Formats: sequence, structure tokens, C-alpha cells
Amino acid sequence: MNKKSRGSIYGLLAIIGGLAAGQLVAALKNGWHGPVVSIGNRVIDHVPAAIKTFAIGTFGVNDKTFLVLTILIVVLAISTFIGRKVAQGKEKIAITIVIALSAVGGSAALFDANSNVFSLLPSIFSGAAAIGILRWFADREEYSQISGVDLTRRDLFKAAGIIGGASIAATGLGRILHQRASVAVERLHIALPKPLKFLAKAPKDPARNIPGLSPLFTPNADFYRIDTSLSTPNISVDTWKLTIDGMVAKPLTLTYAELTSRPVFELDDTIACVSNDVGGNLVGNARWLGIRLDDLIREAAPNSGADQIMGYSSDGFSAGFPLAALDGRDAMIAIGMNGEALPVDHGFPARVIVPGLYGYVSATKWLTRLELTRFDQKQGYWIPRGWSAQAPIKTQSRIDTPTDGATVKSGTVAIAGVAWAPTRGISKVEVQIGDTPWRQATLGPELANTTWRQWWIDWSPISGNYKIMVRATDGKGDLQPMQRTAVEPNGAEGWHTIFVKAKDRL
Ligand SMILES: Nc1nc2c(c(=O)[nH]1)N[C@H]1C(S)=C(S)[C@@H](COP(=O)(O)O)O[C@H]1N2
Ligand SMILES: [Mo]
Repeated sequence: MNKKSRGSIYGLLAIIGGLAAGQLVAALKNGWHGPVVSIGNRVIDHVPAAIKTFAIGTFGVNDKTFLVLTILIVVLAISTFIGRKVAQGKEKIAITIVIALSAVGGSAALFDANSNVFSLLPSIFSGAAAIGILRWFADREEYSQISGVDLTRRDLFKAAGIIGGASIAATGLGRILHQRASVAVERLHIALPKPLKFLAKAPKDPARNIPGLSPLFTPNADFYRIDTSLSTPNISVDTWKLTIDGMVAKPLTLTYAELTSRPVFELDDTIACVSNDVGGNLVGNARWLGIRLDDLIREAAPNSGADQIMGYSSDGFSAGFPLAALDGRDAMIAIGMNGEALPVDHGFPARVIVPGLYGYVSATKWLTRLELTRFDQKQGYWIPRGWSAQAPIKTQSRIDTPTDGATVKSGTVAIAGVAWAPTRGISKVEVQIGDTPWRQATLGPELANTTWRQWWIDWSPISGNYKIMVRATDGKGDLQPMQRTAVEPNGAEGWHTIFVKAKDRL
């Protein structure tokens, strides 16, 4: 291949690689742009209105795309010139031009909205990557001069493959990061609708006096997270839609604005994972804000044959629960969690919450569709994988403090934890230490029969080794079963048991 063509390819690859590196860096922060977009923004700022109108008229709504493409073509044309300089052994000239280009991009970026000195980073990285690639080609050129072995077509193909592949990967990754950053920003700016009636402010939380006890409300940042997604879906409310269809007389589609203009209500509800083993922490309590699910389903007018509501998420997950579960309980499409828009990890912009059912059969995050169907026709994601089709949350109680295996100081020790049985509520929690009789624990406030209750007892141990057990009775008077069972297929049973050592001095 002759010098000219070879050089053109060097230049093109260097600039493509450089631009891709810039895109990736630009994606790291909302408002950062690659050099080409920043230059385009400045052109738009300075072009006279008449030309703008002409461009929009001639190229339609795609005037921006056209502009970016034009700049790209100019830059690529310059890149072939740069590459030829490298092939001619004039590496310094080539590098100087790249630095000048990245300076132009960087200066343009300084005028982008909300820019600061860090807005230069995408252009700097673009320039650095392009120079790196050019220098590699320059070395190869020098080597072929000395050895007399020319860079073959195959070598060039290989280089093009590597740089092209890396550029596509970097741009793709940049897109994902950018989408993530923009949905995160969008979420922060959402003004949640106000419920007709706010729930009472949470009562004083005993957890503050008992270190280690779970707080009444689990902070969003500490809330357990379970899902099958490798990368969290980042869904903009501008494009999100919910469809209710299947065995219904009146299928219905709602935008985020339509959904959230309906009456909303607050619900205190403890959700739990079926995989939560005895004593485990795949459970949390939140104040949810949402739209009544029974109202929406009634509007869609289910056929008499339908017996299951299947929720689908944007990432292919599904969870089905009985239509009959809408028995007046406060099932909702949740849009808010503990006073904020639903966090992205917990299903932004909307998810299902059905009090009393394990997450895998009900709590579809990133919800996009509700289908009325039949249990004998459709199965949710986890059902063919060995889990029960119907799965109400079992009564569980947990000792939060002391922890299993802990050493405590003789004297006064609090034994405390939480117990839950949504939607039955908790009426009693008992603790047994060693072989002594069961003691009834003090119960914390009951927010609702859908939430957990904190419990605690004071204990004055003398030094020694102790076995401590807890058991709860639900609001219907049923004691939780003693016999341990596995989490599969429909949730663990058994009394949480820990072993603790008490010592006079720690
Ligand atoms: N889209 C989607 N929704 C999902 C899941 C999932 O894998 N994908 N997992 C479910 C399970 S098994 C549980 S326990 C709850 C957990 O909700 P959280 O992550 O908000 O605590 O979400 C449910 N919703
Ligand atoms: Mo789960």
C-alpha cells in the first residue's frame, strides 16, 4: 500500500479512536460533551437565525444531526492529512495539529452550559488517545524504514479491527453511562404528586436507643436489592408507558404523566424476599407512594376467566399473583419510596407492591405491562425454576442484637429485633434464653398490619454461654412454626436462634 493511502488510514483510525475515547469520558458526567458536539453547540450559538431557519427548513428536524455530521466530515478530512504527515515521517506536525484540534474542542466545551474546567476532559482525552494511536503508527513506520519490512494490508486490517472495535465498545459503554446519568438527574427533579391524605408521621423510633436494632423504616440506601438484571434498566419517564391488557374488555395504556395525575396514597409496607432465610436480611420496610392497583384493574374490566395478574418489566422479568389478592388490600403501582421518587435500583419509574406477597410473585420493578391471564396458562419468571406459583409472606421474627456469636458484657443487655407477617400483623413476640421460660417481648409501634414491628427485652446475664431463640405470633393468633424448612419452594420457616457469650470484662 502506498504512503498516501497508508497515512490516510493512520489518521482516520487515530481520530476515530480519539473521538470514541472522548465520548466515553463525556459520558461520565451529565453535561459533558465530546469535542464534536461542543463545537456543534458553538456553531449553533453563532449561526445567524436566517441560516438556522434555512437549515431546519432544508434538512428538517435533523438539522443538529446534519451539523454534527458536517463537523465530523471536516475533522475526518483533516485526519487524513494528519495521518499522511505521519507516513511522511513528520510526526511532530501531525501531533501539533491534533493538539490544535483538541484545543478547539476544549475551548468550545468551555462555553457549554454549566461548564467548568473539567469540561475540558473529554477533549483532552480525545487528543491524548489520537496522539497515542498516531505515535504507534509512527513507530511502525520507522521500524519498516529500518527493517525494510512494510506494514502489510493485514497489519492495517488488524489495527483497524482493534481500534474500531474498541471505539464501538467505548461509544456503547458511553451511551449506557450517559443514559444512567441522565435518568438519575431526571429522577432527582421529579415532583411527586401529593396524596389526598398523608399518613401520620412515623412515631418515635426505639431503634435510636437500642444500637443494632433495625430502624422502623429502612433507608433507601440500605434497602435490600434482589433482581435478575445484569445492568439496571435506566428508563426515562418521557418514554415510559404502562399497558394493561390480556384478558380484559378495555385494554389501557398510561404515560407517566397520566398515571401520576391519578389519586395517589401512602402505604407502610414491609416487603420480603422468598430467599430470606431464618435470621436473614432480605427484608425491608418503607413508606411507599402509589396508585391503587384495584382501581386500574377494574377500569380495564377483566374477563371472568382471568385469575392472575402478571407484571412484566422492561428487562424481561415477570411476576404473577392472584387477581383475588386485590381483596381491598392496599396493592399499588408504587412511584415513591420513603419520600423520594422510586430509586432506580428499586424499579424507577414504577413498580408493583402487593402487601403480603413475596417479591418474586408480585413486586415487579421497572414495570411496563400488566397482563390479565390465567395461572394454568402463564407462569412468572421464577415458577418454572422451582418456586411456588402462590407465595404469601410467612411469619418471621429476627434477633438483630446481639448478633450470633457475639460476646456481651454481663449486666444489662438489650435483646431486640423485628418480626413481620404482612397482612396479618404481629400480636406477640417471645424470647427464650437457655432453658428458662419464654418471656414476652415489648412490642414497638404498629404502623400497619402490613409492616414489621420492633421488639425488645432487657436481659441481665451473668457470665456464661447462652442460646437465645425468638418466635412471633401473627395478628390471627397463629404462632410461627418451630420446624426449620428451606427457603425453596415458598419461604423459610423456623425460629431464629443465636448463641451468645456473656463475660464480666470484655
Ligand atoms: N424487574 C424485576 N423486578 C423484580 C425482580 C427482578 O428480578 N426483576 N425481583 C423480585 C424479587 S425476587 C424481589 S424479592 C423484589 C426485591 O425488591 P427490591 O430489590 O426493591 O428490594 O423485587 C422483585 N421485583
Ligand atoms: Mo425475592
